[in-house]
Amino acid sequence: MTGSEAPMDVPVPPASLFGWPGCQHVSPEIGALCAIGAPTDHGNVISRGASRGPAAIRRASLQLPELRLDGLDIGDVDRSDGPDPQRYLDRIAAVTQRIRERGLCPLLLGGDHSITYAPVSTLHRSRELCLIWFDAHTDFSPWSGQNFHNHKQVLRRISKLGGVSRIVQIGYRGITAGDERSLGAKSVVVTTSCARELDAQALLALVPYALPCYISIDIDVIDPLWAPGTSAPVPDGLLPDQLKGMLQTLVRHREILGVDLVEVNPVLDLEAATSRVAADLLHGIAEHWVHQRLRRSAPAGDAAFEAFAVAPVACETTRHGHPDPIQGARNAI
Ligand SMILES: [Mn+2]
Repeated sequence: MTGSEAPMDVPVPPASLFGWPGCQHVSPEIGALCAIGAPTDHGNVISRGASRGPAAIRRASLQLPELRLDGLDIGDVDRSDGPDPQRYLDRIAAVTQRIRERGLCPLLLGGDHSITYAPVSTLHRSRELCLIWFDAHTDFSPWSGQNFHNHKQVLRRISKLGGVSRIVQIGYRGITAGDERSLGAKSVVVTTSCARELDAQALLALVPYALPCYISIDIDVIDPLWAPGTSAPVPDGLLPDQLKGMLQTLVRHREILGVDLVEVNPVLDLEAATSRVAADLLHGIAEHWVHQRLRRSAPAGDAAFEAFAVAPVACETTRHGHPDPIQGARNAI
């Protein structure tokens, strides 16, 4: 037992993300965020505990200021029919599909990173999309055919999906054994050192305006000093505020199809610090979600939303003399 986490054999009172209601009590506004837990460990057989992430994030979220806009929390994807990973991913995909059909935006709480295959596997069928992958690792390891749904190779598998037109990986450290550095022609890798220098315009230049986005956040993109409760921590990560700023930029200026936050492992956490960081990142997204709602009602071609649609002229250094992040990203792959 660590920190303020409850002992694992004691039931914890249920909590919902930010105290949001479930769907049985309200008619949600079109475009609202809809949280769903995916408490899995099946993609990480070495260090279990991420299955306790959804509950820990929900508890931590209740300590944050109330949000002006409500979302929903419809609970966890049912696991009662056994441990088969493929069946569970199929169920997550089906729930994601139903959430989208109701005009809501899925917000998945992991769980290990293998769950991300499920929402993207259904979202890519209806629209081409850009996948934004915040992670200390590339998750592009080859697989042997066994344990196919492994969190270390999930991005490689997702990259094969036809509707995934662009992959922007942000936060790779470049110091992890076994991580593939080349993610293919439609991908770009922005290392953490380059990501620290990305301003809003440089970030948006990596993400085509015409493509809706799916955002996947592995909590290990954050420095382990701030987020120690994760199974594969890597030193020298982003500060929580740096990531929060990037997420808010994306929510304000790009269409978001779905979000997940994965790999929070309460068993390894310290005073629930990691759950609190995770909840605060989601709070930052929810705080700016009004921009997604406005986007739905804005006329096509609204100048306010296209302000960042044009990529800036590439330069070799930023005005502060730091290496150009996009060039840095090319160097990393
Ligand atoms: Mn990772």
